[in-house]
Amino acid sequence: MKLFIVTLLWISSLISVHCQSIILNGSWRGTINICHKKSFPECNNDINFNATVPGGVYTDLYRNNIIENNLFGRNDVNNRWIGNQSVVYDKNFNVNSDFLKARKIVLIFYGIDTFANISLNGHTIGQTSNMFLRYIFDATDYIKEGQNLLQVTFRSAVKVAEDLYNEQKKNYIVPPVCVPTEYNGQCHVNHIRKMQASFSWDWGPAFPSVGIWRDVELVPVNDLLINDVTTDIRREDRRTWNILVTIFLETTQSKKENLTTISCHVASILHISQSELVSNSNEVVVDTSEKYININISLTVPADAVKLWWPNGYGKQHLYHLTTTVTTANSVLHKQIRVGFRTVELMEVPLEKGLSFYFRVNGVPIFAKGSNFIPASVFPELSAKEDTIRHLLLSTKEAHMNMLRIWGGGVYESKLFYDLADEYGIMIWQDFMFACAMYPTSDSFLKNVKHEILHNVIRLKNHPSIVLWAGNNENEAALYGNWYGTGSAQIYREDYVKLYVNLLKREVEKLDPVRPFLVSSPGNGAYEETYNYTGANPYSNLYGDVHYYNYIRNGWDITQYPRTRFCSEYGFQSWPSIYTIATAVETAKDFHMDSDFVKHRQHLPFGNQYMRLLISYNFVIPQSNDSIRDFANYIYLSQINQAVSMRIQTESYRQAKSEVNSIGEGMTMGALYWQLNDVWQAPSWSSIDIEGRWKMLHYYAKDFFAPIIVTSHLSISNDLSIYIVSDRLYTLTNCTMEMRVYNWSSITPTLTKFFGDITIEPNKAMRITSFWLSEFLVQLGCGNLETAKKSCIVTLSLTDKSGSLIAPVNYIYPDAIKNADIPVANVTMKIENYFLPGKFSNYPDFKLMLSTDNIALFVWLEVANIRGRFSENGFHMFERKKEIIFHAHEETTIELLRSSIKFVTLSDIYNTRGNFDDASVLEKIYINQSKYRNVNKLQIR
Ligand code: BMA
Repeated sequence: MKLFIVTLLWISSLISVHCQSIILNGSWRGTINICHKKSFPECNNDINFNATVPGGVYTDLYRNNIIENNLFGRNDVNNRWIGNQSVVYDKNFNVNSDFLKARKIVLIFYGIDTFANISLNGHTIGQTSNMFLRYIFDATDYIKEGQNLLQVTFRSAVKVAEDLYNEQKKNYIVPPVCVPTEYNGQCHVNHIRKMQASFSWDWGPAFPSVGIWRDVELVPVNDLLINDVTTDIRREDRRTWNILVTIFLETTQSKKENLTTISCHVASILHISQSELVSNSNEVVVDTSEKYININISLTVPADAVKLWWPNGYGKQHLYHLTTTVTTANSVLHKQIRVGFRTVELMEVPLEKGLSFYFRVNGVPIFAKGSNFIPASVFPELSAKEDTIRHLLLSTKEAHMNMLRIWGGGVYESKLFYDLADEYGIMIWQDFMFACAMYPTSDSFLKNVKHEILHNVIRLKNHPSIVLWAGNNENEAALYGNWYGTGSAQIYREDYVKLYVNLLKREVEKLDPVRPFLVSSPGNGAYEETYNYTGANPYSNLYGDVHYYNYIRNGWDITQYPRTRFCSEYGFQSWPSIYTIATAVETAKDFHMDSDFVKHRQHLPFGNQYMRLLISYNFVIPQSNDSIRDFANYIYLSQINQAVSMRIQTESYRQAKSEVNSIGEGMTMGALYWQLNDVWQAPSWSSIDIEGRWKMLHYYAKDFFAPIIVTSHLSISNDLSIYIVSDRLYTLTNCTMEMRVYNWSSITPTLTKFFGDITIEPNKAMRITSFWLSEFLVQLGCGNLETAKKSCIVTLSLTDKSGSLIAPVNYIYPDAIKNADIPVANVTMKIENYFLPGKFSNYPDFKLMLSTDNIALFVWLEVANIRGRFSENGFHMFERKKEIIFHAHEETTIELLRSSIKFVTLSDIYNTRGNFDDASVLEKIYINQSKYRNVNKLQIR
């Protein structure tokens, strides 16, 4: 073990994995049989198309003008025939004699979706059956000098799933047999190891794709191949960290030579700074009769030599490179990874009742604030698009989130995703890819899953951002709640334990002894072991995590929300921006509350009815004879209702951070709402739509996840409590909370009440006062007890001793807004100037000045065709003037902004000013038809 002080030359070769490997990405040729396409009468056609790797059949066929834009109109259904086809991808490539000198040549597929036969120059070299695996095939015997032909023949995943289901059915059915009809989906996805949501979900369409969705690489191997390098980083004691490096080697057995051992020198170096490193090495003799060999190297790192990795909001995200070199007589192999130093514990310690459930990072209890991540695209090959992932993760960070849950119906995300999570301090709750279903436990299925666990844990465990592995999404809940008619049949409980406990839990704990493992979400955490993981209600508020959804009760009613230890899913739907919807509609008629489009895009059974009901608790839904205007107003109300409901719900969880109620519930330490992102233009629970636009919810998240909030709790009996919640790790003294009461008719407050000399304790929620709301309102000038709640609105603000605001201004709506006499506000906007570069990018920021003559509610700004976002949005104006910044995310001009910016306030939708002008929507539809729709040439024939 050495701690060096040296000047390090950054040698680029340190970064390369396989020196002379050939990347086989890029152009391939595809072949698909189009017989099953309804619009083709004759059935004789194999057609060729230009394919791309990484890619997939749906995106390829669209790019080749063979099908229309997949996300347009009803094309999820129109293009479904593709999912029933076999597809061939092939590529010619050249190798020279030098390349062939290597003792062995392997072909690595980093992601194949899903059932494929791989052949090289006409000889089968392997088969695949799991989209989440990396496959390494031996190509040595069939590769030749000059041109080679690589062929990947895919079977339809839809058909394989059906075959497997039919096979399984002979024994017993593993449900659900299919998704609800509203999804327009495909059946039996639980029988195959493919992105479960690719057969449809309640927020997404079915695109049962095939394709080579990650890189392909041809690697010459002389004697050894470094498959992976992992680290287990432990805090040994106050003064030291230990890094256990594991090098996963694959040996090559030469037919020509009688080689039985290889001597190698293995070294790992942790680069602390340009001049400082820690290293250790080993001389190892590898026995080549073993195909796979693991070598360990231990590094001891002085604690004061490295800085800690912290979640967003708690400190910086220090990361270090670690290089491993394996040197043999014939080769020098390198592999570089990046690591961070932090401890993570899932604290499940006895409380008065039940167990706590929270993450402690570097010894600090962290309230997990964030959301659930679904794949960034329904086409898996697009799920690692850098601009999309960067935008989503930066938006996460900006909204003060510190955790994302990678939900179990999607994919294990790309390296890029976890690298950015490491850099932004976003802790990752990593589900394994099992969701909302029972799963088979045949030997072949379990074997397949075992490989999947091995590969993905090894691939991902170096990322400091990952703080938890979790076995499945809602499968225990489905079993307990008899969602799929499994009743009391013992077989499903046995299968459940076999898969998630005996296999997943055991394997993951072996592979990653440092991180916590949770069997299911929602679940009762460590308590589950006492009843062998099934049979008790997994939604208990006294243990583990809870998912909470209620589409019947008013989302603004804070009393409905559970006092749970940790809420890992909760949400309400809204519609995305009308500009986003405009990229998918066929005609202006689709912009109608009852249009086929609106019905087609809503997958949640009764979803449109629920949304209308929830909105109508708080707002009158305007109706006119202009259906586009009505639809635009409805979208706006759906976003307000979602944003406020989620604010109130999230604040309820944050308020419960430090207290338990009379039955022991509370001490809530996590709020991850459902869902961050979208995969198509449809109503969903997301806070960011498919075009990357922030819905009103995302702007609100930035406030309700702020490090310090001031928030209210209105009980059924009308008692109002005010809480201050702080995630800061320091005390703040001499703070003042101010409650201003406004009569709806006036922009000047009636009276203000101050609560002074408040000490805000670190990392705590404090109830600072409670009183009867109606009486308080009367005292502060809101008329009599009868009418007070209807007449006024209350603002809450919190300042420190210097008078600066330390929390976002918050609001109390004493009664439903529909019952209040909302003032008509005349708001005007001026774009004052712009400056370069913007605060968040190299693109310009624009300063907007808004003026109002009255209280203006839910002021909502939108820009049709410039990507970007506002410093605030969906806000109330209690001041006559307000400055807002528009941060452009692309090159633009002030003229373009002027012509495409729009805003609306709540009173507008009930008064003369329209929310939306038809011309701009129609223009967008026109653009779609020419640009997005991409009329199918074959179909026209
Ligand atoms: C939860 C999730 C998803 C679903 C969401 C909304 O159950 O796990 O399966 O999309 O609710 O219904």
